[in-house]
Amino acid sequence: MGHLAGRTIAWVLFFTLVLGGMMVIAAQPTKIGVIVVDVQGDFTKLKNGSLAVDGTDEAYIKAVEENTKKLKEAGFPIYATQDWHPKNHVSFFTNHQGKKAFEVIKLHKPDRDQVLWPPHCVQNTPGAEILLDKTLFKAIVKKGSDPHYDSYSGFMDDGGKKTDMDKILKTEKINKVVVYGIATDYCVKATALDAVAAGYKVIMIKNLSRGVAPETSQKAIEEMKAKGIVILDDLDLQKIKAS
Ligand code: VGL
Ligand code: ZN
Repeated sequence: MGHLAGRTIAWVLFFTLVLGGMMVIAAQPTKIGVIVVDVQGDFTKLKNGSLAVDGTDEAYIKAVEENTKKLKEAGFPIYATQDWHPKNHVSFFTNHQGKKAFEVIKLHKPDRDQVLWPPHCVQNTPGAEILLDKTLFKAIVKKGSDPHYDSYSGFMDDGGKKTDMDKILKTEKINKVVVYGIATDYCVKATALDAVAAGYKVIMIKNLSRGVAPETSQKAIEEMKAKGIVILDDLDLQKIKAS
């Protein structure tokens, strides 16, 4: 073989490998997962929950269940988060002498504001139960189990301790998540923002979510939009696949 032919073969081989490598990277397919946030008795009017959020009636729960079924039938793996507090949890006003529900206190290490809530979602109580058909879920990620830290996010608590959520999604090669549930202005927002921070594309569905208060919910929507989260009014499989 001539010197020139050898060099030509070497270059062809080189470009084939480079192009092939680029195609492998570009071909990473989009895989969509769904995170249904904290649809639990204590957050609902339906169950007379201790921290019942407006608009969480039977029709809402039914809409969440039916739309989640559609997403499962479309082939997307479905996950749930579950607020799961011990009785002595730092977020309960009853664990702070002289404090009332919805007061805000300062906590330290790390410095943070803590809203004091009525006791809710206490481990192994009816109020902590997820109100949807459990067979919908590939996994249920519990959060807020450490008495010293709150955990609005399904990905990590206020002390920075990660849940299994990211590991589970990465194992499934999921790179895009659809998020909705309760509450728009707390756990839905925190979970959606942490998903973006962890590198996922995020779609939040407004009408399948309910907020503690209208003003904070509107602010939460704006914050999510500002971080690149796509806000859809309703479930729309075409838009979910396209965005
Ligand atoms: C939540 C307040 C306290 C939520 C959880 O699910 O949004 N809100 N714990
Ligand atoms: Zn909680």
